[in-house]
Amino acid sequence: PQKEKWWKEAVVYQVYTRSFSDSNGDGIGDLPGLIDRLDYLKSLGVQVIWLAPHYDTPNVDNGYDIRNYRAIDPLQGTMEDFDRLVAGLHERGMKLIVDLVINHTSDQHEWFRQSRSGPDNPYRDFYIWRDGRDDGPPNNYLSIFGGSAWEKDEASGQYYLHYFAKEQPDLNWENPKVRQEVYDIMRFWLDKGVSGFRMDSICFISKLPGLRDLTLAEMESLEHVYVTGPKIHDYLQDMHREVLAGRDLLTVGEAFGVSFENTPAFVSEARNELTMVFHFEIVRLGRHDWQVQDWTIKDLKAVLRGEDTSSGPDGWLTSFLENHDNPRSVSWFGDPSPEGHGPSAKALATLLIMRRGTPYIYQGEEIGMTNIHFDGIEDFQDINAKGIWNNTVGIGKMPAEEVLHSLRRISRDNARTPMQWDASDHAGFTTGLPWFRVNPNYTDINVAQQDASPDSILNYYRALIQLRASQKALIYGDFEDIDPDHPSVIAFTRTLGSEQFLVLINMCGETEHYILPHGLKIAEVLLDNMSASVGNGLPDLKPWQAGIYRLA
Ligand code: ISL
Ligand code: CA
Repeated sequence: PQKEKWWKEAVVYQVYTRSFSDSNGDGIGDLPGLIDRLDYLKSLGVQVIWLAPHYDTPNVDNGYDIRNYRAIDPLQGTMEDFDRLVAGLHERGMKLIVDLVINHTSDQHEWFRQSRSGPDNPYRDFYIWRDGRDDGPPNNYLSIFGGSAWEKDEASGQYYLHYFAKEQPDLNWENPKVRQEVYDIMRFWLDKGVSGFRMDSICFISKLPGLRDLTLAEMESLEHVYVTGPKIHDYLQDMHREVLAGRDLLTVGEAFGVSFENTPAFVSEARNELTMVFHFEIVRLGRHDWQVQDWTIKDLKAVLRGEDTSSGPDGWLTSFLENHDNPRSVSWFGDPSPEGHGPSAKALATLLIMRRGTPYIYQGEEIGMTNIHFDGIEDFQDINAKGIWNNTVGIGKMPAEEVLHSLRRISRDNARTPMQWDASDHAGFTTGLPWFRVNPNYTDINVAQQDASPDSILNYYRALIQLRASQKALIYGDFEDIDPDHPSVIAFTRTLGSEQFLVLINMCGETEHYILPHGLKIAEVLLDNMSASVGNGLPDLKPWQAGIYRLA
């Protein structure tokens, strides 16, 4: 059985500060804006906030390019604001985890300015410098954002490695001084009262020895190669010994590229690395890299089963359908049309909160925020979208309409439109001009309206979170997919000792004359998005009907 831990019982809420709430009218969300909304977050029932990078940054990648790890981005506020945020959360019995971006820094970080100043500088070895090969870069590595992963520095003629943008040079984790610096930074924020870290791109920190060329197949899925550095587990265990041990923290690693098979090595409690990781199999279902492809509910169920077992006997796992890097779940997995919107957002919420694993709600998901419409490339903001465009349409490799078709659906910008608080101008996000367009559907989809409506998506989330908190079986109970072959209904049980619950989710817009397998019957409805009651124990599932039941 699973050991009881606060971070298994918690529901986490991800705040992308820039788009959450603006306090001073400059159009950019900030820490005081977030502090103003803490009562709202408390009312939702979440216990932990994951804060987007709050550090000083030139914002080439919205804060995932850090210039100074011990200072606050002035656009977001001050150190005093940060301290008030922690205090405000603690007063409400809540906790904060911060985003730790340590695979790379900004090219404006002092370490990199030093490093770049010449081969003899003591900081040279903080980053990964190599001589070129023939007239080009040292090898054929590609950046996750497109183009070569190497940038030539004219001064020395050498190249530095960057898995992301050229303004995000990768740190050299081989260098023990780099590791000590990172540990100091972690202790600094722990001393300020944070309860853990979301570790950005953490599985990329160990590089492949020799930096050989990638095969063509590897170039198609870079993340699967970049996570295979041989020292990743040494580094994580070293970090654990030096910083994390004895503190009871939530540590969640972004495991983009890590297979289910290789997951126990990261999350097994006995190994002392991380408490849980994010996999991307679910949010990336229906796409290859950035291109859209077909997917089925059966595929989704296979991933759910695979992920559930991936944590091994003494590891833990996450549940999420959205984050700041992926489209809105109701637009991807659900039905954003007026009829489908409410029911499908609630169906997805049921999956998110009721499967096994710590659930992560991304801001706006709890009101069913949707993707936004993009006309042309000029409507996109994100460095990733621009990179994809430049490396396809820009070099005449693909037609504009084909690339736009995918970008509209998958762009990270979809998740970054301002939070929709109410029906006033700019959705109540700012009194000024928002840094990024507000989705025009804010007059229909917003917090104020849903707060006041008992049947809203928001109030369904509140009920789900309360229900999960009230039943140990919904937190620690085993997950079993009891109907893997059904083409549109997700049916699973959560079982702990003699307690058992059934979760049913009709993942389509049609009524299903659903027959429970194994002759099972429903005895009691705990929560149902159609407010159904028990008839003869065999549900006719309405479009997107979902709920939690006790079996007879
Ligand atoms: O969003 C992606 C591509 O569309 C992913 O490949 C993403 O880049 C990957 O999951 C790593 O993401 C993290 O690190 C990036 C940052 O841009 C993302 O926002 C962050 O979540 C670089 O720091
Ligand atoms: Ca602001």
